[in-house]
Amino acid sequence: MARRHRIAVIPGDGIGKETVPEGLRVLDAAARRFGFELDLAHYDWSCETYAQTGRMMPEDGLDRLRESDSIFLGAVGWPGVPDHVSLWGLLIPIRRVFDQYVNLRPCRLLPGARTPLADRTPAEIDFYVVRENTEGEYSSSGGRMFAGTEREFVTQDAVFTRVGVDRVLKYAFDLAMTRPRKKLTSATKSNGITFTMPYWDERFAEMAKRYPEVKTDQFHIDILCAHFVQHPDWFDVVVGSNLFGDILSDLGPAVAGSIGIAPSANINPEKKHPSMFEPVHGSAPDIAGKWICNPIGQIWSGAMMLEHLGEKDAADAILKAIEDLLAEGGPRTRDMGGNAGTVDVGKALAEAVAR
Ligand code: GGG
Repeated sequence: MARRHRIAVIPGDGIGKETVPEGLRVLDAAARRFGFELDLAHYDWSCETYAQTGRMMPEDGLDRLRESDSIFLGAVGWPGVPDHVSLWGLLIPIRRVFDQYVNLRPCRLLPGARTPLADRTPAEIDFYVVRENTEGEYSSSGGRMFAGTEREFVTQDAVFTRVGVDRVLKYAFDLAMTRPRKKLTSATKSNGITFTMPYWDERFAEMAKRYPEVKTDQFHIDILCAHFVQHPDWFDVVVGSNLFGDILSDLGPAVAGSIGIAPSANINPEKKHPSMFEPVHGSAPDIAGKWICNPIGQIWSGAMMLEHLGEKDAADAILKAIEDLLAEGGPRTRDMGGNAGTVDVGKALAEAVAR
């Protein structure tokens, strides 16, 4: 009997509708070559759904997703629907309800990719950002009072629990242990943010005692951003809160050539719930509908999904196809200095994986 994996597919908005089909094309090629089956359940939930029904997904949406082994998502957000409404109507509930508390975002300069840092080589930009994914600054605690009056005020609490902080730090230390350099950097801001960030630092120091082999350092987020640009070679694994991790994992791929290639995995490490795989980029309304967006972030996210599902050989084959395509001057989209379309890149990668 062939191995079967149940995948919930949500293209979402904008370029998600263009990148997801290319992701599926490559996943299909991998499944044929490596002898497993993907049972796909398609969900067209998006900002259009919101416009029609007042909800980003149906009431039983999360129950439907619960039936899957993994979720393959494109992008969320479209002009006309406030960004916080679309995000909190789809992406955030999935991350929270399925306890996907790690957002793992590899950042690598691939051979053949153009980096704005012209003097950098691929060996010098190769790190992971581990982003806390269920709490922190992305909290639903807060409110607005005296709306529309001169006394109007708004608060938003950042929520850092011991369980939440410790478990993502442990994941990051464990990941650092698997890397040759065994180095972990913590993103903080404990000079200006006086309760949550010192607490993060305290838990980081406590966790470090359990990992004497891991070399650690920490930087305030502002100078850390500068170091990402000026010294990307310093980094191996970087761990940060929900907001800091989000910012760093856009900056990292930009330094490595294009946010269009950046993948991410929203992981429930205990595998009690489905994990979700999505490119780092958003729905990009400015280029949506033109079929010029880069599908590599989506396709690489598919490789991360296969690895999570135990299909390591297939995942490696997809990553190798991406590396070869860029190194050998294969079709590339505008963001990477080429003029190929989204489908050209997807087809080239699917053919390479099928070989
Ligand atoms: N690829 C998923 C997507 O649309 N991301 C856009 C975004 O703004 N995400 C916010 C987040 O990851 O917290």
